[in-house]
Amino acid sequence: MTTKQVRATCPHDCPDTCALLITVEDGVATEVKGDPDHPTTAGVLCTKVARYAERTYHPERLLHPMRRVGKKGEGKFERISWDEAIDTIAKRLGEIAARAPQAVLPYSYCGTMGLVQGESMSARFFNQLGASQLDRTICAMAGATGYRYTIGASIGTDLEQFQDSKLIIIWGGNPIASNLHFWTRAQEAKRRGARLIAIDPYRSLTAEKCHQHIALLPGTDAALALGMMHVLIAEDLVDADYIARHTLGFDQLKQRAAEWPPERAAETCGISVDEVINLAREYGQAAHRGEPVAIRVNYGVQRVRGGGMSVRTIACLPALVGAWRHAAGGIQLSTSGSFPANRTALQRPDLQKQPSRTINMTTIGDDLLKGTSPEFGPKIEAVIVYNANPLAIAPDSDRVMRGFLREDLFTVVLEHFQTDSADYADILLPATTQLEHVDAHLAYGHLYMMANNAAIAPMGEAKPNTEIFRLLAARMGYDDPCFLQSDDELAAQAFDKSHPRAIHFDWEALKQRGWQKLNMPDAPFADGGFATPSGKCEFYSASMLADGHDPLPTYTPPYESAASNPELASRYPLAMISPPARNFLNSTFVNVKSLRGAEGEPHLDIHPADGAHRGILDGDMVRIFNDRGSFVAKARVTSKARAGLVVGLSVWWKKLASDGKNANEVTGQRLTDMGRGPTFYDTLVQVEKATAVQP
Ligand SMILES: Nc1nc2c(c(=O)[nH]1)N[C@H]1C(S)=C(S)[C@@H](COP(=O)(O)OP(=O)(O)OC[C@H]3O[C@@H](n4cnc5c(=O)[nH]c(N)nc54)[C@H](O)[C@@H]3O)O[C@H]1N2
Ligand SMILES: Nc1nc2c(c(=O)[nH]1)N[C@H]1C(S)=C(S)[C@@H](COP(=O)(O)OP(=O)(O)OC[C@H]3O[C@@H](n4cnc5c(=O)[nH]c(N)nc54)[C@H](O)[C@@H]3O)O[C@H]1N2
Ligand code: SF4
Ligand SMILES: [Mo]
Repeated sequence: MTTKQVRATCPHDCPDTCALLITVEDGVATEVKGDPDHPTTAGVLCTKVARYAERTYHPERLLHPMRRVGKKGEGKFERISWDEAIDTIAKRLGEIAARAPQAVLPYSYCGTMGLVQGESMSARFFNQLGASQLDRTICAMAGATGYRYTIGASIGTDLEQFQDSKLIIIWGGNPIASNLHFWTRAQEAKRRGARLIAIDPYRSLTAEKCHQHIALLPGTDAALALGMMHVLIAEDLVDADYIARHTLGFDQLKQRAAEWPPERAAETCGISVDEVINLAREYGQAAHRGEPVAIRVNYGVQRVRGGGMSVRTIACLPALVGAWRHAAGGIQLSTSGSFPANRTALQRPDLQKQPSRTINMTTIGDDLLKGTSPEFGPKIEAVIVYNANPLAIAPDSDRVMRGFLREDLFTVVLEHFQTDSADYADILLPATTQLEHVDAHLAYGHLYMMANNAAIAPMGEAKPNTEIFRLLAARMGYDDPCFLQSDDELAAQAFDKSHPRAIHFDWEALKQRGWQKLNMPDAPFADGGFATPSGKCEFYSASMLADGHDPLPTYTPPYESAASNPELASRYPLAMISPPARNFLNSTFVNVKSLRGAEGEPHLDIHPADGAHRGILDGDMVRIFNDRGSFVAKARVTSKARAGLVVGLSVWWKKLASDGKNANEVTGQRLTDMGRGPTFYDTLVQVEKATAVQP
């Protein structure tokens, strides 16, 4: 028997981007474990990826190209050869591209976060074809935009510093489920005497384990941050020296904060005045004592109408109290902006003959249903889906489904499994998993460049995304030499070596070692140097004004809430959020039996008062509905959901739910204030006992 250990990287859309060690015995991956030497992974994986071999060798892996034989959405296919598959796709795309190249749309997200299997060869292909560009907004754009206005880039506190913080505010995140290796650091900080405070409408696994949990109404975070600013300024808990040297617009901010006494903030957020005052005092007083105070703000905050402004407002707090002076102080939203990824080399935008329109992935439902018009341009005639599962994850699912049902739409799906989206494919192609291909990764929760070596041969006839686009490019007659580059050659271009943070990037060395930290100072803004136009932390942002926003922090109410839309709330009185379930990764892993078993079935957490009012008992099947649609789930009557809020942990495969639906039946396509992002958690619903379930 031959045994080897291969260095790899977790490909999933998770901030932790763990370093993996794969044990391979006679060509079979027998164990997937965390690299004990990698400082942030420290030998620990989440339960999902510890099961990566189970997913890779799953009996339902797609192993051959297939062609649809049933009706759209029915999921009936027959096996075809690669030659026939590539021929069929190239012919159809070629015919469309000759008339209206923008009628072709890629639809992809972070099924893999790899720089190579993500947007490299695929982007080159679509650029050469002249396809519509996809605005990849489905996750992080609102927050990233708000953060950028304030701090300048997605750069923040280093994960490896948090254990030295004395106060950590976990704001709109559930790291036990979704950012495990941050939680490890937070717990170490707790052991060293730090206080942990969670700000979350739901008593999540994490909120339950913090010293304090502030359960505000969804979408009201900016009001809480403004209330904190009011107290910090009124009680002189600010860092005047840091403000004078490294911030812009304090006087205007002071006026704005004066409009937000704690009473107003408390009322807006649905919490007590003391909660506002004490939070501000704890934060400001600790900073005043010279202790590192840190905020881990996460994406829970930004999936509402005012999500961009919320993140922007929260991101002002560290500069206000001088928290950036310490390596263990400040704020982290994402570290992705620290990486000089060389997207120009990987994606070759220069291959585009002319600028193309952009389609927002968040509104795929509406966009697939649009005809040709001067404003929209040509009707979408072909969608190539890879690294994504739009039928399950995009909002307003009924419209997404109707779009993909269009008889005249040509849909190609590259997948590991027959997902909800794969059911709508005309041609379904088997893709390799992370164990079967090469990749290079950045991270959004730490500062290491990462390498993934292929551990095993491709399963069946599966091919890497890159290879599929290489074959398509060749069949379409694209002869730029860039279409011949291997995955290794692509990976070697992943980071820009001329950038000071990555001058030591060397793909051959990275492959051997697995990971390499960026050149970054421990405390990124201790001496200012923000990436904003002014080089300061911008309390006042002229860029925001130019882009049509309030240049100062402000509160933007949700589209759908009792306070902002009483008429809608009279029909649909409950706010619904659908954050990630611990054992799934978005919709990935839902089909892995052991993990689905751990989640059980789709649940809806509802407060005892709201349950009693509706005659709903724990364990009842309930129907959750609004004007957009409905789905069923099993009620868990629990005070984890604050009164007025229901929580459906997500994202379930629709076809694995009893009614063939999931939470996105009721979410809407309206966009966030910034970044054109989705408003998944800005959703009013009504809940009733389900009578009979029609599958
Ligand atoms: N296990 C697991 N891990 C994941 C994922 C997964 O699906 N499963 N998904 C990955 C991806 S793609 C992402 S983007 C990240 C997401 O990472 P996070 O944004 O940290 O997502 P969650 O961990 O669910 O934390 C969101 C929390 O925000 C709360 N919340 C909802 N609305 C509001 C609000 O208006 N204000 C505040 N303050 N809180 C609110 C929710 O109740 C939830 O507890 O996680 C990644 N990691
Ligand atoms: N209701 C609700 N909806 C949500 C969210 C929510 O909190 N609530 N969260 C949103 C967020 S934050 C995000 S990021 C999106 C995520 O949405 P998606 O990015 O669509 O994520 P997944 O649903 O996990 O689908 C990824 C798919 O990519 C496939 N895949 C993985 N690796 C490869 C590969 O190498 N090649 C190919 N061809 N395929 C691969 C996987 O098998 C999987 O089916 O969902 C969003 N939707
Ligand atoms: S999903 Fe996240 S925590 Fe789990 S192994 Fe991957 S990177 Fe690590
Ligand atoms: Mo995400």
